[in-house]
Amino acid sequence: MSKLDKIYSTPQNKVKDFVFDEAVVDVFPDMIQRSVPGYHTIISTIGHLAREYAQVDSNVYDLGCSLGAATLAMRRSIEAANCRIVAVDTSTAMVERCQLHLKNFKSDIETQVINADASELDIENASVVVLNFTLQFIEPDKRDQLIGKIYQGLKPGGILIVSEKLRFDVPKIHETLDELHLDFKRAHGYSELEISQKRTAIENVMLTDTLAQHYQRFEQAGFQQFSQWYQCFNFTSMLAIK
Ligand code: GEK
Repeated sequence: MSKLDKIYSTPQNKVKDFVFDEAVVDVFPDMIQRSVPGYHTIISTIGHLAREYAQVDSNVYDLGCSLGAATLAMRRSIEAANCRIVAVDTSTAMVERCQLHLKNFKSDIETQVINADASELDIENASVVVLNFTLQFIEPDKRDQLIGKIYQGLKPGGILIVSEKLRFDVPKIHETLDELHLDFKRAHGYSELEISQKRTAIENVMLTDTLAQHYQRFEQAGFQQFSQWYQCFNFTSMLAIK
């Protein structure tokens, strides 16, 4: 059982920029499911999509794997023979905990958990690539190149799944969907103090794009078939097929 997220429950003199350190790792499953509407639906759908699209003798990537929720869902569902999962995260604390966590679940699918930057990783012979709420933490000027590299590394018929928090150009829409998200957090027990301190901590670290920016990036990379498959408030998950 994951511990309850109380990281921002007491007033902090100066709220530091958010980092994926040991303290976050300890509470991560609780934090993400109380903060991201539809997280469980998205994880289980990643499993379904992986079952549908994983190809024999190919690589499956989970970029920004955190504790490996998407990796586990895919490992449980993939039926294609001889697939290898490569799960990657820049946070050493996440990678160490993910490796321990995955050991609790048996699987015949070879899985490597690597402490690396997704922007610097070689993507090759891929049939499924997942960026589940990771792209928004990658420097904006590296995002186009990363999606381009993923397109190049995908086999024909392979897929990219990108889940993100969205920004909206129309201020009223942005504010309304943001408020609905804050209500979701309140309904899951976060106080106004926790919500505002988390917001301060994350605002320089998580830089969101609009849906149009994501679509433009997919097109620029070479994808011709893509769509959102999920949206709740300002959270979306998109599917792009090579
Ligand atoms: C899940 N996908 O549970 N390369 C690799 N990892 C990175 C990078 C990078 N350049 N930058 C940040 N990360 C997970 C949830 S969390 C989303 C993903 C959230 C990692 C970072 O260390 C963290 O573990 C993860 O991306 C983002 O399905 O906490 O909102």
